[in-house]
Amino acid sequence: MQVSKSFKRIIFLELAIPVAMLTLGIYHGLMQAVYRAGVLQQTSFAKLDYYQGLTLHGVINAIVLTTFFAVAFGHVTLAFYFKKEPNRKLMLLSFLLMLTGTIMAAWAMLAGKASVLYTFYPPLKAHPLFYLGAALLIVGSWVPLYDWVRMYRRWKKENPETKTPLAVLGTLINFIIWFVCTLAVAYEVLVLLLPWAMGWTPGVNVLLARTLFWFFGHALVYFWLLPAYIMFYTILPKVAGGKLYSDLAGRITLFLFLLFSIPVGVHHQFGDPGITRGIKFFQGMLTYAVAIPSFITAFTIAASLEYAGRQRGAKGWFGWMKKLPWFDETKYLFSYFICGLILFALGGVTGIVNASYSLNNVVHNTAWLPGHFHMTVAGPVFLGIVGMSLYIYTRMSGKRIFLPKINTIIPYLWMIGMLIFSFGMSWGGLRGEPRRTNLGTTYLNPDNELFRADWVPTTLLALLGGIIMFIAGMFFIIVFFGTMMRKKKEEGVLEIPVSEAYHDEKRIPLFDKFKPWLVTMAVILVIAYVPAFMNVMKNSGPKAPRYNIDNPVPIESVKK
Ligand code: HAS
Repeated sequence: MQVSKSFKRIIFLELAIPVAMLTLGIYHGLMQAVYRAGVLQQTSFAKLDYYQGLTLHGVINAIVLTTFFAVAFGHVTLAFYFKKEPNRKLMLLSFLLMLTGTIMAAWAMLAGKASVLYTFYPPLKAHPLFYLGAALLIVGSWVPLYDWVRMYRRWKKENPETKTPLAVLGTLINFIIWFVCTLAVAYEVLVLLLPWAMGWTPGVNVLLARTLFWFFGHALVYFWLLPAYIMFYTILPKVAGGKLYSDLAGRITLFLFLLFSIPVGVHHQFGDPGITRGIKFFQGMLTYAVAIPSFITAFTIAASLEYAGRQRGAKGWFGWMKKLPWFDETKYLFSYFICGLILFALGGVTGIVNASYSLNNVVHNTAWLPGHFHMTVAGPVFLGIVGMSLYIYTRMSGKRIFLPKINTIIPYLWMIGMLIFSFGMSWGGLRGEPRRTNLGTTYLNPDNELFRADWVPTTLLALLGGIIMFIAGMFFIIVFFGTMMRKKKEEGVLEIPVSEAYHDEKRIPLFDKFKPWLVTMAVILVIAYVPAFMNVMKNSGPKAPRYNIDNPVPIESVKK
């Protein structure tokens, strides 16, 4: 499909800006592993402080990259399936809002005025521009939903009996989840944090802020995940040379995410006093429910890959695995996706450990947690995003990939690094190694009385994995920008591989409309969160004064 120059320009910027920022994001990832292994025994390096680096790492990789990509991928998906470009003015407005927000937040972080980590929990306080920047980034990402819903309605009117394309359904569901969950964080930022950061209010209700954050925060992880799931269901089977095992399984998966992505946030607060056991237990149960669509996905995608292998002549129980295009340069998306899936199998299992109310006590706030989430967000999500960014760019620009062999190997290198890194982190976590801690200044410094010899192998493994991932990440940056600098070889078109369904079940109206699901989602949210907020309002302690991240003493006392 031909697309306009202005459409291409906005998409290219939305893909390239966050990939350029990744240089900084990945560098700070490596530095985390370096500090933690005790290679550096200081609080800053190259004029950037440990927590400043950790904030840049989390915000760039987990918030900026993912949000820009989700918007760009959404535009591309809707344009491709509806054969119509989204409204250009709204695309531009959304892009400019996100860009302005990112610049504001980046300034605050680089100036050392927002070392509050990507969760910006109070009583850590950032510069007002950090909060305003975050709010603008979010508002910018809301704008396309309005336009996409308009496009969808028009298409549905013209095609009432046709199933909504799975990728479009996924995009709309993802952005509905995003819109609903970000309402809570918008409230947190605009009503609690910004006035406090401006000095208009003296203290902040920490428990309320955390509960609002996690109403958003766990749904956020599915906002990261769903674009990758859309790729696994609608692109991967085709690239592997097969078909999607069941179209209906994809639809059920997506609607289950709509129901269960948000009402599980309290599983991040199992250790928070002020929320009662019953609510924690209930949201813990819902957390198991939100794992079901991923189990369905594991089965459906494995069956789709098995079919692909058999189509290529595979025999026996596992022969299909050998027949998949593991190192085919022309099908490099396969290597990005399969490495993501392999990592996610482990990321998913560790998530289920976290969800257990009792096991969570063992792993909460330990290095186990980054072990878990790097195999999810830095697994299928990251590999899906970078692989697909490169694909969209090359197809739409008509350029050929720079260093295609290296490009096919990057995901394997990344996966090996990640497996070593996450093993080190998870092992360390089980031995009590804390997350978000500059271990080099104390526990990993042999001269310090707190030195822990048993954390030496775990942090060294994490460092080794971190170095391998850093190399893979830098190779990707070289391939991406190397491709950008090449000359155009053919007409640039908008083209996405589309998987046919093996079981193309007939249209079931329930799985092709939003209303019943939205109503059920609202009911579950009310049951899960009204008691939680009532608890919070009843049990919150006095408002907290400001703290700095590196000092356990408040900066100023709260004025009564
Ligand atoms: Fe999580 C904390 C529970 C999924 C990200 N999670 C986090 C944090 C992040 C994060 C960033 O219950 C830290 C937040 C912070 O800073 O404090 N998580 C879960 C559960 C799931 C889960 C139950 N998490 C994710 C995803 C993330 C993510 C997805 C990012 C994208 N998580 C928790 C809990 C905490 C938590 C607690 C709080 C802990 C605490 O104490 O603070 C589930 O959704 C996971 C379900 C997944 C599966 C895996 C299915 C496998 C598939 C691959 C199949 C492979 C194939 C290939 C087909 C059941 C689909 C085979 C073919 C071959 C050829 C080999």
